[in-house]
Formats: sequence, structure tokens, C-alpha cells
Amino acid sequence: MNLLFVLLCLSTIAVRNVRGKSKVRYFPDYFEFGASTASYQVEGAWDEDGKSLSIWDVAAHMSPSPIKDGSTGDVAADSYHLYKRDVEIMKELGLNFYRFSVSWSRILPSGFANQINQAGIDYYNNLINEMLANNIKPFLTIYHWDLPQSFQDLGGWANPMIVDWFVDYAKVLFENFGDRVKFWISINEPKQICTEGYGTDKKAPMVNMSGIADYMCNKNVLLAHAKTYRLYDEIYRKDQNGSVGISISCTWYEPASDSNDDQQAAEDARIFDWGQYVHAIFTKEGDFPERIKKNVAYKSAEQGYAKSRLPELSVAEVDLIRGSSDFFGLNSYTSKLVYRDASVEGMYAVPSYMDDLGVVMVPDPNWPQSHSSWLQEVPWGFYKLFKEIRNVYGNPTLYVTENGWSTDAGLIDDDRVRYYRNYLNALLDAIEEGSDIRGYTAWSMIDNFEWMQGYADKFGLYEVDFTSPERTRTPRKSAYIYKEIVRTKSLDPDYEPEILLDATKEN
Ligand code: GBH
Repeated sequence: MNLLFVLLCLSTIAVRNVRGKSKVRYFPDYFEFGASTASYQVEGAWDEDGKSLSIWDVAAHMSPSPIKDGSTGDVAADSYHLYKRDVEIMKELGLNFYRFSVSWSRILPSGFANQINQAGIDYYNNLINEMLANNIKPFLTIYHWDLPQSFQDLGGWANPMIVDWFVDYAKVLFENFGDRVKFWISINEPKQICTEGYGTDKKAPMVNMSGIADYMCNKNVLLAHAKTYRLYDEIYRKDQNGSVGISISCTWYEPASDSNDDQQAAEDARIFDWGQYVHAIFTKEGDFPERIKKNVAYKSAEQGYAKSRLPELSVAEVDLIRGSSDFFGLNSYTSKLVYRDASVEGMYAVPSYMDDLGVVMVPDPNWPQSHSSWLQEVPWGFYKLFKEIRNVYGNPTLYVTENGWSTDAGLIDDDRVRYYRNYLNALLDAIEEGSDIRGYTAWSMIDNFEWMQGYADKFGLYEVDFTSPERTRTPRKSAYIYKEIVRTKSLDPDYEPEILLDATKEN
């Protein structure tokens, strides 16, 4: 009896340190921390120094504006001019790496690699060199949604020619930056490019042809990624010795009940939303999952189409795509509950991606809500996502390339702090159970142009004052917390930044 009591006390002491605080958890030594932005969201300088228009310049200049607050990325956070301040922020945060993207139309104004804009090359050289001089590794995303408008006029990602145009562009980046950049993301979020950009009007280029254009886009995005990977592998890897991956946005879909229908519905949602890309790239079989091929073929026939609306991948294309990544870049923010019942009939347009999928997705009203309608805090969903990737998709090497929380204006962002801590705790649980996670990237380092939401949804560890010409950057409370996490490679749930304690005293 006494012994049991002693053991209980000891285990309690192990969890709480002497000052009665909660347990501090440590990340592995190899683990690295970063933060992310993307070109159109931060750079501004939309028509400076030879840059041509991208699809987001065009969307933001439409009238009436499709952007919630009528804003544009013309100036954004002005990182084109303020990149030195950005690197200072990286230093302040103590980041191991910074994930940024390159604007295609800044480097190649015609879209084609026939004419390289030296001013564009200079900008990214300056940024990369400034980072390296401060010991921060560049993590470069080749494409984060800002397609040259010249290519959109030719169908953009729905035109199979885009595959080779993309590879030509990637080649220019490997040639110019590959001596210093060792981490590459080919493409950010195939699903958002295609399903939102081509299947709806919620993202540029707002093609809004669901069930058709989105699937055409998927195939070309996968091929562009895969050919870029093969190019690096064959030509550049030997000398440059870097890694190339892709960032895939994954929402966790939880069955709304334990009924078979809801279980199947949630699985289908996971496969349609992200499993199809992961399956094609990371599994031994490759290709689009059977479930999607069958569903879309069946529905297409029912709807009177001569062929499935889902383009096929040839055997050679399956081979090209399969295994075309050194790591899996995981972007993840939130979860949804999923069910399938009679109400699904007639709920969605025909044909459409949602009709092909045939489920209803809703957030649980009890989950903490961010400033973005789609984003709720569900750390156990993050944990289940890692588990699924480990068990169903062969446990690939992962970098979390985006994770974050949106707020309204304000510097004391306790909900963001809570979100980061809870999600990082879930990530640590996954590592302990065998997930191979090498790094974590906060979205975002600074407030920026949040696509259709304009400047209304703020994701930054640093606030940006978009009303000041200087675009003044100020750390939020979450910046101090993140800095300590990066510095100590640990999570101390009780850590309070001194600077803020001092500020409270002064008030
Ligand atoms: C990331 O995508 C992007 O890579 C990044 O550029 C962006 O700033 C960040 O998210 C924050 O949004 O149908 O209107 O409800 C995350 C993917 C974005 C996918 C929001 C779902 C829902 C849009 N998610 N989207 S809506």
C-alpha cells in the first residue's frame, strides 16, 4: 500500500516540476522550426521592375472586386522593399528556416523561360543571401498560386502544356538559386489550386467549372510536380544536394457518428480532399485511388458523358508521379465532421466535385472558432491526421509546411498561443508514436493578404500595420511564445514572456 502511494507521488512529481508547473515537453534534436509567407500575399510591388501580371493581380483588380474588403496585393506587406526587416524578424524569432515563394511573373514576365527578368532574380538573391548571412535556411516554394496571366489566357492549369512551362520555370530557379537553396516545394496545395481555383470562384482564376476543370487541373499539377522532381533528380541533385517535396493541404475528416455510412463518408472526404494526391505520389501503387476513379466514372456515365470526367493517368504517368518526393510537406489547419444521409441527394450542383464526393461537412459548434469561417481549433484532428498518414500512406518523411490561426486586429493573441501549443502537443504525440516529422512551419510570420478575405483575417506572429506607408511590423504575444519554443526546442505550457509581463506592469 505504502509503496503504491510512493509510486503515485513520484509519478506526479515527474509530470509537475517543483514549482507545481505542468510538464515541459521536448522536440527531438534534429527538429527544426520555421515560419512561412507567399509571394503575392506579402511582396507587393505588383507592377515594379519588369514584373508582369499574375492571376491574383487580375482578380484583385476586377470590378466589382471579388475580395471581401475590396483590397489588393499591390503593396501588401511590401516585402519586396522591406525584405531586410523580414530577415530581422526571422532572427528575432530565432527561426531555423523561412518558407517563402517565388513570383513566376516577376522572374519570367512572359511566363516562358525565353526571357529572364534580372531584377526579379536580384530580389530573391538578395533575400536568400540576407537570410544565409543570418544563418536562416531558405525553404523555397516554386509556386504558391500566382500563375502568370499570360498562361491563364491559354487555359492555365487546365492546359496540358502548362506542365512543361512549369518545368522550364523551375529549371530557372534551380539554376539561379540551387547553389544556396536546399529545400524546395514544387507546388503549394494542388487541391486549393484546382478544386477552389478551377472548380469554384473562391480563388483565382475563378473558373468555376466543378467536376470538370478541377480534375483536368489536378492531373497537370501532379505531372508538373513530378517532372520538376525528376529534373532535379537527374540534373541538379548531384551538385546541389537538396530535397524536393510538395505541400498538400490536409483537413481531418471525422465521422459525425459511428454508423457505417458516416465512417465511409469521412473516409471518402479524406480521399477526395487530399488522399488522392498523397496516393498518387507516396504509395507503392500510385495513381488516383480506385474509390475516386469508380465514383466519378459511375456518375459521369449516369450523367450521359461519353467518358469519365476524371482524366486518366497512363501507366507511364503513374510511374512518373509515384515516388516523386523526398518529403511530404503537410499544410494543416482544421477538422470537419462528415456524414452521408438522404439529405445529400440534390444538395450539390451536377456535375460537381461535391456531388461526386457526396457528403456533408460541418464543423462541430463546440470547437473554438478563429476569425476565418473555415478554421476551428481541433488538435486531436491534427493528431489523427498524422496517424492516418503513418498507417495508410506508408509513414513518409514529413515537414509541416503550414499551420496557424487567424485573429482580428490586436497584439495579445492568447487564442493563437493556445492553438500553437495544442497543435504542437499533438505533433509531439505523433512523433512519439512513430511519425517521421522533421520540422514545423508557422503560418504566417507576418500578417498578409489573405486571398479573398483581403486583410480581414490576420494570421501573423507579427502584426503588420497596413495603414502605415512603412508597413510597420510589431510582434504579437504569440511571437514571444514561439521564439521561446524555437530557442528551447521545447513546449512549456506555463511560459509567459517577460517583455509582456513588464508591459502589463507599466500599464
Ligand atoms: C493556406 O491554405 C494557404 O496556403 C495560405 O496561402 C493561406 O494564407 C492560409 O492557408 C490561410 O488561409 O471555401 O472560402 O471557406 C489553407 C487551405 C484555405 C483550404 C481556406 C480551405 C476554405 C476557403 N484552406 N479554404 S472557403
